[in-house]
Amino acid sequence: MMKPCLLALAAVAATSATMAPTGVQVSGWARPTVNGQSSAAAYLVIRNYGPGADRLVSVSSPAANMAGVHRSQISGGVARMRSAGSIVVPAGKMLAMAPGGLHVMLMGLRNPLRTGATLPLTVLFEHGGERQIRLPIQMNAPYDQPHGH
Ligand SMILES: [Cu+2]
Repeated sequence: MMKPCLLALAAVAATSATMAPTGVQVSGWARPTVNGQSSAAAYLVIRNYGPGADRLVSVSSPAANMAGVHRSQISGGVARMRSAGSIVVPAGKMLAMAPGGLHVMLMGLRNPLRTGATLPLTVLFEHGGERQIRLPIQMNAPYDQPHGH
């Protein structure tokens, strides 16, 4: 009975060893929508394990008509958001989007985003190429938010 377990563990260890991160790695999460809401925000965490800087070129999702990266700012006590422009992640650095700052804006959602489901997202990097990911849909970040200083 013990042998199959040990073999399974060995296989898992070998798999993770061969999957040492290189280039850009993307994870993140998306906020659920309430009834009638046709747009939503998602937050990416981009880690760059590559030798050079990489740039986020575009985001898109089969779940939404349009997607783009926005930056929220408070000016004159009013929260506004605008297109974030070029997002560059330097070599060896991490960029964590967070509520109140950088976010992926999904517009024209085809279906509501329900807590517990996942949101498919296609992320294109200048050097790292295209990544297809699925973000968990939940109210709060699944990790401790890094605090901006
Ligand atoms: Cu936005």
